[in-house]
Amino acid sequence: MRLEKIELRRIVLPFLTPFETSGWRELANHSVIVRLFAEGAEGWGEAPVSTGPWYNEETYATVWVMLRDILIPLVLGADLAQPEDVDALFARVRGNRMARSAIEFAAWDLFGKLRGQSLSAMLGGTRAAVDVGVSVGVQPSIAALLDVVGGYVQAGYRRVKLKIKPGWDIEPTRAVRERWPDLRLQVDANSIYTLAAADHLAQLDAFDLLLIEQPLGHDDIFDHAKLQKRLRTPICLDESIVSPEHARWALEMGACGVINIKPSRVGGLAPARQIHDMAQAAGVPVWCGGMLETGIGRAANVALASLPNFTLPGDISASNRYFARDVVANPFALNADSTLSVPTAPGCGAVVDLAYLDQITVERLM
Ligand code: OSB
Ligand code: MG
Repeated sequence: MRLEKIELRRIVLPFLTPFETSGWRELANHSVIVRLFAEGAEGWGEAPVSTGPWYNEETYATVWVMLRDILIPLVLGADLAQPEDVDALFARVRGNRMARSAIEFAAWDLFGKLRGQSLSAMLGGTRAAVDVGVSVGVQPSIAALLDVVGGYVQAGYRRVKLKIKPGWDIEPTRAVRERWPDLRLQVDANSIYTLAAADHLAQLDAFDLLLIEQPLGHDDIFDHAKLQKRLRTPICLDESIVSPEHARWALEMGACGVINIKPSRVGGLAPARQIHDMAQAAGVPVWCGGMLETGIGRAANVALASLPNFTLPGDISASNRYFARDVVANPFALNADSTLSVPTAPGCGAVVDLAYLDQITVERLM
């Protein structure tokens, strides 16, 4: 299959409420959306970047340039026999994995539509619905936090993740745990601590958490292995696992007991599946993280989370946790058992609302 045309869009889709982590605050989804055309079909992908390099090194501006000047020229002339060929084609590009993943997702969607196969089936998914939770940003007060978490519990979420940072870690976690003794609870520090905080972080062991996500450096594996020895709660790596090789290093070093897999962070669904398989062989559970995606990127995440070793709930909340209106006509909705249903239509299943997408598009190429 040869791609005939590639369309690029930068969007701004406001969040219902600002999202605050240990290091930055986001007011809207600033994704770059990719649309591939071939053989009468089209495929969609999303690079879920933001305005600055606060999570990883990529931003909407770097992704735009990388796609326009490097990745699109590489893929446009190529003969693709299967979606995995895209990752192989991009293997000589260093870093820039979110940019690569946008085309990679879209290629899976396109192949699925041409073959009449759902993305979940193509990837080897085994579930019709996936367990999900909600990621709760830093709040102005504990009272506000209990209010926000209460709203999500009311909405049916049975797993909650709290964003933490120095000055907003032990007490908010204690307050949520005391109020909801049976809630599945975990925390995410987005790389704000150093190993010097080990004794401080060990206080979190008292709260029966599923995991502590990325406490140390965004590119660290070494110190996480040291920290894990000092905590009972499993460490989960997010930022520092950017490839299957990084996953292997972390597993061999004992740097984590759990891995958060975000296909966009690792360059796409093919490398994400390799990490899944590797963790499964090592007896390490994985879950699917999120980057506040629109219904396009969310569909890729849901399909990936249907693989067998995704045994912990994902940060893949329903569309209405993020947006007043999504870019798809079939937004994901929460089922009564805190799951999202896995689409069965050919491709990723996202039905893009072109008229609305046009409205929120701020820059376009092709
Ligand atoms: O670290 O998991 C993270 C959002 C943006 C960037 C990084 C992270 C997050 C989240 C939100 O925690 C997950 C989601 O609901 O999409
Ligand atoms: Mg994280």
